[in-house]
Order: sequence, then structure tokens, then C-alpha cells
Amino acid sequence: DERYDARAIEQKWQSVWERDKLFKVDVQADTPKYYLLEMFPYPSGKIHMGHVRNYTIGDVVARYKRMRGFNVLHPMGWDAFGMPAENAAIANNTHPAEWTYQNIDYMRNQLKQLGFSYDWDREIATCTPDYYRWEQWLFLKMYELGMAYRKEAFVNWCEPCQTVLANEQVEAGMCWRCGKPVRQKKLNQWFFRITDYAEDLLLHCDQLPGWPEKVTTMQKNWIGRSQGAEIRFAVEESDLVIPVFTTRHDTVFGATFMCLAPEHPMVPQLAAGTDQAAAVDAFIERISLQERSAKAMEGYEKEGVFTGRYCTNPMTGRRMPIYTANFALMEYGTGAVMSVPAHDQRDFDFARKYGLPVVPVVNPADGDLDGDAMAAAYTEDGVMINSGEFNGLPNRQAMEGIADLLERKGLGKRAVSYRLRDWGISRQRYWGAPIPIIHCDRCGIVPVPEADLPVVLPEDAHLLDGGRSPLPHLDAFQRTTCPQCGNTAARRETDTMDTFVESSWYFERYCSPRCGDAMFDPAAVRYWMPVDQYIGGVEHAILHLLYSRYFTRVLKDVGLIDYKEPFTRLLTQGMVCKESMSCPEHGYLFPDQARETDDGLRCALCERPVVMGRVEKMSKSKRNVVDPNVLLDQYGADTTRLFCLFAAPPERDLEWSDQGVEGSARFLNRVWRLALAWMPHLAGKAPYSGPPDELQAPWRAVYQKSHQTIEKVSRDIEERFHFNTAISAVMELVNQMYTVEPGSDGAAVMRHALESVVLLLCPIVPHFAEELWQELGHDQSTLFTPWPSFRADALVQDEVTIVVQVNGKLRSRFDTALDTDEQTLQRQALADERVQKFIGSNGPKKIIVVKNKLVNIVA
Ligand code: ANZ
Ligand code: ZN
Repeated sequence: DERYDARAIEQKWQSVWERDKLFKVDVQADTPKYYLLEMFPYPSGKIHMGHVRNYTIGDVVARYKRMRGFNVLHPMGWDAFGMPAENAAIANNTHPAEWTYQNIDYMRNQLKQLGFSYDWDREIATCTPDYYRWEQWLFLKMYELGMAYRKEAFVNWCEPCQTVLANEQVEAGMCWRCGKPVRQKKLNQWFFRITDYAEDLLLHCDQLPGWPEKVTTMQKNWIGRSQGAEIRFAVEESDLVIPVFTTRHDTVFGATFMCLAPEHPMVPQLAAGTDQAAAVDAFIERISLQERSAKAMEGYEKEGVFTGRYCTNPMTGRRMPIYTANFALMEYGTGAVMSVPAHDQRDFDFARKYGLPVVPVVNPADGDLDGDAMAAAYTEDGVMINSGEFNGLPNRQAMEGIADLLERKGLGKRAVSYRLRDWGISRQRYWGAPIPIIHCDRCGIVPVPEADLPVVLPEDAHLLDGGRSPLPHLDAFQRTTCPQCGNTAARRETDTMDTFVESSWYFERYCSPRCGDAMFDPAAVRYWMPVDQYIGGVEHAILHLLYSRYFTRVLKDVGLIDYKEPFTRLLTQGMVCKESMSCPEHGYLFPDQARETDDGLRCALCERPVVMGRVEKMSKSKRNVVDPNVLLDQYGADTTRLFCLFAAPPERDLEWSDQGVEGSARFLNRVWRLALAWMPHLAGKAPYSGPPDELQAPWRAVYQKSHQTIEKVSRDIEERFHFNTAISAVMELVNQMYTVEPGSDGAAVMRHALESVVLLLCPIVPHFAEELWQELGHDQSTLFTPWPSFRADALVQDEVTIVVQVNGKLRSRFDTALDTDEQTLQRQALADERVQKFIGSNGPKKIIVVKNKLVNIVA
């Protein structure tokens, strides 16, 4: 069949949009705004289908909201710092900057080919000094306010990448980038005090009705609030005190030993001078090679060593040996655990292994526990025993009494602990924003004066062996004069910032991207922010989204803005999936490495039959990818967009199907042919806009269907972003329109129907729609054409009366919807009791159905 010329039409409209700057927006105080944002891409080389899907969903909403009369901000930019640029630079012997800017140029062009309605005048790349200088500026503010600080800390260290990793970047003990094991290392690091906001971030998780619940739940778990008590244990023969955090202070009478994390600073101090000192040192060294996350701990055998010292249980006066144990985490609570083996399984295992006493303090309702005989810890609630004045009380009740007692005696207090840690932002990497700090031998840490910003990352430097940062070895960068004392031997900080810092405020920058004298223009941010709809991958549910929520709070407390949640609504789109193909000889195959033959698919390299694999997320490693360029060449942007939207609702995974793509192309051509067939009859005809009653069949049905479709599509888009069902509805309307012959009859109704189809499709397939819209005689872009509205009186589904004959005699009649199909009519007739009576027990012999009229039964 003759296909419409997608390439020509798409190029034509893209250049018109660009020439007329149709997507350029500015603050318009008297127009309601809508800020639609998709997560900006990392410029990794070329866009993949995941990007196409993400940005298509966003573009539909942006275009739809524009047609709804909103002033829509829809920006795009580049999350441009980060390690892949360094890795690529090493692999290809280029410079990270060069690689990055080349990719940006290439990918920008790809996005333009997809016809996305971005205001390109607002494009930003986070690796440019005019962007990161404001990040440095904010860093200085945060430093001034104590929100940024430096401390020596154990960090997750990846040896191959020569860098520190955030906890979130460690996946099951391995580096998220290179997949190699991560070890612990102590380094001076910069931190943001995100824990100060733990409570607020948690609280507001429940005030984000526009967010998917799974995302807020993940954030809550990440923040991980625990309520309990802090209890202080005095160390024998010293004035040291060990505070512990516990959620079970009701069990304090049963604490029989103490466990400190191997990294706990008190451990070497305690062991020093005892005959355990050497054993403790060896243990600490060995443990430093293990991954120390709570999750990894579950897999390890619990082990520890005695430090040679004791502390005292403040309730019972019992001597408690102090151990250092691998299951105690320095990163949680106080880094120390009061061990209650009778009621905690980890403690129990440890006690049995090292022969430590087990003293039960909470009895189950149905019997007495015996510490020596117990086979496992008793972790349920019960009644207090061995606990002095609290004996006989339910343990939950005793918890309150014990907390009161601790507070009265100054032995402890009620406390809350969070799993969330402060955000370590130091990276020993080159391709990132320099931290604006100077180290002076005389003055210590000195902030770079605001007037000296930005601290520019030197772009003429080259990575050292193994990708190490050149900054610490680059005199021209490092050597500087101390702004406080004039010391000419001062040195710049050579750590750069975690790239998640850049993505924590880029949405504010978009509001006034060229603002030269501040992070952003306050008036612009006041108008545009918060983002009304944010769209991106669920893989950012914790990291990026939590950091952005945190940064927004920081900006508020610094006094720059007056809201604290950046994203009103969040949509996390599903993955794009495809089945993988492999060859027994050549492993995974790219789609073009499998040849269609008479014997099915064959490996193009060796002719062996191709083995089909599971349907899973498209990835380079599985080679189950589809290159957007191939689709653009073969079908064009509109078909690609249509398929992405039609194949699945946005939040669900999309399974790739070549037939689906072909089907989308066919549908567009079907609309195209319909429009062309009618075009000669529509010239000079205004669209019909009267009541449906004044129309005759079949025009009345077409007219009603048009209004019903407008109603349904509007609802599907507005309420749920269910573009797939919206598209199906338009397809049905098109089917209905095909039931009437093109001619001058009903041309006004057909114009209404056709214009409706074009406008309803226009956020989805914008070039196609623009072209038809122009063909229909309009000279204003669809972009500024109001979204079509429907008439309530056209929504009512017409009913018809169906008569039922049995053996030629009229026996019954019933009302049913117009155009009910034959099978349904037959079922409805046979369900009628009167009819059943006349048919008798032998059942019908033959049934003739005439749609919209009658059912004739021969019995
Ligand atoms: C005594 C006790 C008795 C505990 C008992 C539990 C059960 P959640 O609920 O996850 O917050 N803990 C405290 N700090 C720790 C650390 N740094 N490393 C490892 N474990 C630590 O966990 C709180 C419980 O985890 C605390 O309550 C403490 O053990 C342990 F029958 O204290 B519990
Ligand atoms: Zn100085």
C-alpha cells in the first residue's frame, strides 16, 4: 500500500517548529503554568529505547497540557559529569570533555528527530562552569551553615575505579560500575548533613499523593527510622562509657555482653595493653576486607574477639565482656550493641559460639525459658522475668517504665535512630565539579571566596594510569594562595563532587538557565516550580529522588525558595523489554545477526538455529536491543512514538514487538488514506457542531462516536496517562468512519470527526497531525489549537428495540445498545424467558440475526 512520506513530513515540521521557536516559553504571570520534566540523560553515546519511551511519554503530556491552555515548561539537558566519560576516554584515548560534548551533539540531534517539544534555548550541560559554579556557590553556603563538613571516614573503596562509592553505589558488595568487590578504606571526605533532614524527609513521604506508593515506601525504608533508647554502659577500670542504641530496652536486664563494631574507635583503645591486643588488631585488619553492609552481614558467619575488657550492666551490675564483632556496624546507631542472647538470634548464635551466658528476661505466655536449654532466641512479646521491679509486667509496658527509669537515673534516654547516613560527596575523580576549598598549612580549611568562583576544572589535563585523577598532581590547578593569610603554598581540594549533586537542582536551573548572577532567578523559580509532573525510571527511586528532595530543603533553609518538595507528581515508567536470541556457538545475537530462513531463524555467522531467550530489559549485554535510529530510518518518529505509547500503559513494562511497530505504521496510513479520500469533499465545509438529534443515520452514529472518543481520550490522558487505551479509542472511531462512503453527504460531520482524530492524535504523532491539520485548511499550529471538547448530549449511547420471532411468530422484544453484535443479540434473545417457553426443551434448530432489528429462531 501507498505510505505517507514520514521522513519528508517530519523534517518539514521539525524545521518549522525550530524556525518559529514554538516551544519557547517564558514566565507569563496570568497564564497557569505546567512544568513537565523528564529525567535528563547521561550523554552516554546514543539514545536507547528506554529514553525514547520516557521522553515520548513526557512529550505527550507536555503537548496535551499546551493544548489545554497551560504555559508549559518542557526543558532538556545533560547530566554530563561522571565516570563513563572517563572510562571511554581511557578506552578510546580521547578526553572526557571531548567525548561528552560529542555525545551531546549526537544525542541532541536524535532527540530533535523524534520531534520532542523542548524549549532548546534552555538546554544545560552540568559539566559547564556556568552550571557548576552555582553548585560550588551552594557548597560554600552549606559549609558556612555547617551543612557540609569534612571528616575522616570509612568509605566504600573501589580499587579498579580508584574511587569512593556511595552506599547506594554498592550493589551486593560490588561496585555498581565495574562489578568488582568493594573494600573499606579510611579517608578524609566531604559530607552533606542529610541526616538532619531524615525526620522531615520521612514525614513528607506520606504527603506526596502524586507519587507511586512503591517509591515512597522505598524512600521510607531507606531512611529507616527506629524508635528505642540509648543506654550508657560504663567500662570497668576506666572512665570510658559505651553508649548503645537499642529498640528493645525492655531486655536490658538480659544484656550479658557487649559488641563493638571493628571500626569503633574505642576498640584498639580498650584492647591496648591486654593480652588480647594482637588478636584484636588481626581481627580488625581481616574484617576491613569484608563488605560491611547490613545486607552482606546476613551471609557471613557471626564472629568476634574478646577485647580483654569488661563493662557493667547498669541495671543488674553484671560484668559484661566487651567483644568486637563483625555483625556490629559502625554505621548504625552508636556502633555498639548490647547483646541480649535470650531474645536476639544473632546475639544467641554468638553466645553459643563463644560460651557466653544466656539470661531470659521475657517469658512466653505458655512456659518458662531456661537460658541453658534454649535452642533459639525468643523474639516475641511476653511477660518480664529476671528484671527486678519490672517482673510480671507485659514487656511492652515495661519498656516505658524502663525508659523512665533510665532517664531518671541519667543512664540513658529515649532515642530515635535512622538508617540514613550523611551523604558522602567526595570523589577522587577528575570528571566532576571541583569542591571549592583551599587547604592552608596555617589556616586549615579555607573556603574559596565567592568572587573567585567558579573553580574551573582544567580541561587540558589527562587521566593518569588506571583512570586516576590528575588533579592532585597538577600544580597549575592545585597550587594557590591562601585567601586568608596569603600563604602561597596553599593547595586546592582535589576531590570533585558526586554527580548526584548536579542532578539535585537542575530542575531549578531550567527555570532561568542563563542566569549569570545567581543559581536561578527567584521570580522564575517562583512561577515555574515545583515540577508538576516528573517522569523517569524507577531505578532512581532512592538516590536521585531523595537527594533532590533533600537539596530542595537545603535551598529553602538557605532562603532561596519557599517550597520543600520539588516534584508534585511522579511517574516511573516501566522498562522496554525484548526477548534475547542466542546461538550455541556465538552467544547472544543482535537482531540483525539472526536470519529468517525456511527453517526458522538462523545465526548469520554459523547457520545454527537461533535459541530464543527470555523477555527481559533491553541491554547491550543481552544484545536484545533495538536501535532507535533504525526505527527512525524505517518508519519515522511518529510511528516510533505511537508504538511506544500503544504497546503498554506507561508504568508497565513494554514488550517489544516488530509486528506492533508495523501495526502502528499501518494505522497511521489508514488514517492518512481516510483523510485523503475525504479531503476533496471537506473544502469549504465547517465542522458540524449541532445536536446529534438533527442528524440521520449513519452520520449520527459517526458524530456520537466522535464525541464519545473525545470524552474517553481526554479522560484516559488526564486521569491516568493511559495512552494505550486512548489510542485504541481513536482506532475505533477511525473504523467507524470507514463505514461511510466519501462524498458530499455528511461532509460536515466527517470534518468534525476527522478534525477530532487529528487533534486527539496530535500530542502522540505531532508531525503527522500537523500535516493533516494544514491539509484540512488550518494555518495555525495544532500546538495552539485548543483540545477538542465534547457535547454531553452526544455521549448517550442510542438504543434500539430488537424483536424476537420463534418459528415466524413475534414472541418478544427487548431494548439493547445500537450496533450490538450478532452473537450478543442471539445470547440476549435466548436468555429471554418468554422466548425459552416457545422454543421448548429441544432447543433451537437455527437462528437468524439481523443486526439492530431482529432475531429469528427456528425451533
Ligand atoms: C538489644 C536487643 C535485644 C536488640 C533484642 C534487639 C533485640 P533496628 O530495629 O533495625 O533499628 N543494633 C544497634 N546498633 C547496631 C549496630 N551498630 N550494628 C548492628 N546491630 C545494631 O535494630 C535495632 C537493634 O539492632 C538494636 O536493638 C540492637 O540490638 C541492634 F532482644 O538491642 B537490640
Ligand atoms: Zn592560610
